[in-house]
Amino acid sequence: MYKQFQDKLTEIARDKYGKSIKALDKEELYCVLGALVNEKCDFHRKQTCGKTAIYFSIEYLIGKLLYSNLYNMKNTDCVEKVLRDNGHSLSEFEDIDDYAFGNGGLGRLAACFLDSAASCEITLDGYGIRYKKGLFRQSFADDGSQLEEADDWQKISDAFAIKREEEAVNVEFSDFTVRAVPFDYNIIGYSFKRINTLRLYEARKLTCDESDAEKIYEYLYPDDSTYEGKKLRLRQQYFLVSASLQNIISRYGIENLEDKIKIQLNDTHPILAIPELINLCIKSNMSFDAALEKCCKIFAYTNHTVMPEALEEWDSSLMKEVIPQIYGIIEKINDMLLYELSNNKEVSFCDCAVIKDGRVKMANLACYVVSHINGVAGIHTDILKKDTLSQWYRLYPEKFSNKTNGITQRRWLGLCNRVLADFLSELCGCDIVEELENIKRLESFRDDSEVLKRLREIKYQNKKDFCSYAEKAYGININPDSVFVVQIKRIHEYKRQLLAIFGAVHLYLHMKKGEYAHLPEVTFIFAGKAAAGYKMAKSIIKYINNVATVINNDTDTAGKIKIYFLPNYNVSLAEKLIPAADISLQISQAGTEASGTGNMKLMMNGAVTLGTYDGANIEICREAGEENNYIFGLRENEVNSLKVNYNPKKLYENTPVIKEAVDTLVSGKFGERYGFMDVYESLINAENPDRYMVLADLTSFISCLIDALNDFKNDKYFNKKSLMNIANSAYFSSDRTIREYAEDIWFKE
Ligand code: 26V
Repeated sequence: MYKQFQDKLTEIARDKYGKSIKALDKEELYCVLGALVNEKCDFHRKQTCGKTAIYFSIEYLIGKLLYSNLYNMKNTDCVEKVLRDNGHSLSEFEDIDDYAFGNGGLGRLAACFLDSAASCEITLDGYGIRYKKGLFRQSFADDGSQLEEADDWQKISDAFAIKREEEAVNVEFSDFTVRAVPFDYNIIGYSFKRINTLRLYEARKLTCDESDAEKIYEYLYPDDSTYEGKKLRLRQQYFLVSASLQNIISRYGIENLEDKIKIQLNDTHPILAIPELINLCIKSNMSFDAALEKCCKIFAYTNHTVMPEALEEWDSSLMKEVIPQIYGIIEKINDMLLYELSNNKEVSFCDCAVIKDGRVKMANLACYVVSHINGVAGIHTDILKKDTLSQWYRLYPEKFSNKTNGITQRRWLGLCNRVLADFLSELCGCDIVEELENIKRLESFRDDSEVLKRLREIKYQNKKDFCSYAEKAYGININPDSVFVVQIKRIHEYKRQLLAIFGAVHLYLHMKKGEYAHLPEVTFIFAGKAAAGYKMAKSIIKYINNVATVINNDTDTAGKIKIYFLPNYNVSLAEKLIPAADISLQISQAGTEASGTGNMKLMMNGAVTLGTYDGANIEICREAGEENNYIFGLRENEVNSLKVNYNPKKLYENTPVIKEAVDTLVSGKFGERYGFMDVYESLINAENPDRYMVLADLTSFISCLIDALNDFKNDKYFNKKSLMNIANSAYFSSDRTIREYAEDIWFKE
């Protein structure tokens, strides 16, 4: 094996650059490795038999491909050895930017699905956009506020993309036509089980005067607070689906297409695929009715959120202006729906209308047409059925199913926490990454002191590794002996980072007075980006940073509590931090987090969940035992009944613990006096104050946090919980999820 790699790399280095491996610079070596990987893929590629499943997604949050590709090829050690013997190392590539074509969970899920399908020998090709600038790079100003910088990921050439100029197609808008140029990425299944393809498109102008054309792929989610931004976003969506469908039709033919492919629509963003496929069918002389019938068989839709602001709607006038032919088709679909519902007493057309009050409702368009609709965790699917999409559930109950999310254990255990994976393999008597279902065997060691001790040592080493990384990367000194309480995810009010920081503020204020002396030292670690235009989320970041500055510099509480907000959370940072976490904060308001997937990654790496009964936390408790996690706060039904008369101001006035924490927003204790008036007002005096009930859950959060910290002192007791979480994490493999999609939706006869 060694010789084979040595020879192959030498050959590619010579052909590409006329150099020896030793003489290559970093970028050249990266490209040589990419070429090697792609060549191996050509060798291992297999034909598809039967139907092909296709994933349409506006986001793919991939992270680094070099390490995961070598990992899946099972060649990491061998390649590392060849590189070392030639004066290089794989770690040289640590600082190459992630592929960050996504915002958060939805994009990362798409990446996990691709990995799982290939590893489970399921044909699943992905289509998306190759953004010139991915998700922005985050840093903090001196005053703690978020700064955004464009992500210039192509500073170093892309070693893995294969440009397919010859398969470029045109995408037509009312005012101009653009050329969609595809770039293919090999998706390598574990041990080369299967090679699938992710195809990402770039936009090219056709003539010199179409300067707008290339803007289409310039940024992921251009700021859509302006009219021009919205228009660009609509153009992106149409660009993706039109280019992809043209390619699919040229590959499979339009005749009987429904027998050859199934397309999964990842949230509302690619739903324009429905009218576009009708458009393309009509162009090949099919009737509208036949085309619509085809769509009903080809498409399935996954919903990823119940937040009303995230259920996409477009102004009819905008759509008419940008893609008039598509708008015309949507009008026709809407007419058919109206006709179909005219005699229906169960549901009213009003609730289902695709076009209403001058707006096009994308979720309604999907629900009418697709064959399958799914949510991403049990509670989420239940909420879709009873609230968000209840009218559609009444109409088409048979379309609905749940597909609880998952994560790939290859990246999120094998690659990021090798020592743990090896230890688990040893205990369970198999390659645990390959046969994750056997991880359940770990349970039989729940009272084995030696095993518990070894687990603690592995966690401790991971914490020390993280501390050295943090020192190098940020110049901070984290104490590995403290309890790591982590909240890592997008910053959003519903995820309630504010609740976490209020908990920390409470501990600090009381520790300063000499209380909580019995608790172990605690380090709160936050990471996550706020949308550039989301003011409240940005204020919350600034507040956390301001709190951190005061606490971290207070000698009274040194050795008791520290807070760090790590900048620029991305896949690579997650891979370093997750193996080091002790306590995973998953504290969204019950009923708001569709699923969460970070919760699963943390669980698989032995963190215990401190969370609300929301999203997949519920299923984590079902699998690992509620007694092995820390659940607090209002349940979903309680949230709903409290909503009616919720009075946070009264809570604030009558509960000293709440008042004490909330007042620090304006007291000047952390930053300027009245510095966080906007946050304060949103909790106390807004029209709909404390929308996510931070104050209602604060006291129970604090007492749950104290319980967990207390338990941490009892090594054996806490490690057993950690073990039980690891042992029951197999359900959260995206291999399981993808098999469910395959069986129930994609390849069902
Ligand atoms: C987007 C927006 C944008 C406008 C402001 C409000 C808002 C709220 C939520 C979203 C999320 C968009 C969809 C999404 O990323 N959903 C996430 O999907 C994950 C994978 O299924 C799931 O684990 C997360 O719970 C869910 O938030």
